[in-house]
Amino acid sequence: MSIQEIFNAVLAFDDATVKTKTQAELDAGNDIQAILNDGLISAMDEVGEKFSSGELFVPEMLMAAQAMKAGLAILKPLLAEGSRQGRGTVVIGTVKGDLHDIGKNLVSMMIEGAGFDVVDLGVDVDSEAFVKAASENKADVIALSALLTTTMPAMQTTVTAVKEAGLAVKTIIGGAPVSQAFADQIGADGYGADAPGAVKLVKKLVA
Ligand code: B12
Repeated sequence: MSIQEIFNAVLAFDDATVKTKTQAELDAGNDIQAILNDGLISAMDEVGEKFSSGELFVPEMLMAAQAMKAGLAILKPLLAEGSRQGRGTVVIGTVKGDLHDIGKNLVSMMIEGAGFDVVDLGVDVDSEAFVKAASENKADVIALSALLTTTMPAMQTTVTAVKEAGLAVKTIIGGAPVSQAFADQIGADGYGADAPGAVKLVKKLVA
């Protein structure tokens, strides 16, 4: 029943309760994966559904992501390498010249919440840094964010650099000015309109 309380607390954007209930579940000897999957991740799935159906908006999604992160922070040290979900690794960043990171952070949190390992390179990331990080971390997906029309060409540069490096990694793009048509134009493997869309895309590409 308490795992349900973690789920409910994420949906209530109640960081403090998420923390105490997550700790209480651990202290009671409950399975970490069950707390993660049935409490935290399934709550974020629910938030994603509600966002897609227009019941929740970006501020609520950020608050839920924050609450989820509060629980995740408690579980993280205990998730030993071997017992990770191992769903795959995503390298994410905002492209060169662009400093907007609110949407990118949300996408990053949601992908992490869905059980993937995320390597977040931050903002103003050039194509070489994306290629290097993807190679070093054996990434499955590179996720690029841009909020400015002037930085959209940096997505093209990065997608091209990844292809030229010959890495077996998919590239996805998102951010207010980009579209599926732009993704097709630059040869990216996918476009997501929002954070739940990014999660769906990553799950599809890594499946
Ligand atoms: C906040 C903001 C800023 C903040 C950024 C703070 C920060 N830490 O991010 C500050 C003040 C720094 C800023 C600066 C600038 N900004 Co500004 N900014 C915004 C604003 C108001 C909100 C952006 C935001 O956070 N949205 C909320 C998040 C949650 O949404 P999101 O980013 O779109 O992300 C969602 C999706 O796009 C998607 N997504 C995002 N990334 C990815 C990645 C993948 C892989 C996937 C699948 C999905 C995905 O999922 C997210 C969650 O659902 C927008 C206006 C707007 N409505 O977009 C202008 C806006 C983007 N900014 C703009 C401009 C012009 C600038 C400046 C050039 C202003 C200036 N003259 O200095 C500078 C540029 C600085 C730089 N080099 O980057 C313009 C861009 C115009 C254009 N078409 O190019 C906008 C559109 C404002 C406007 N209407 O003119 N800005």
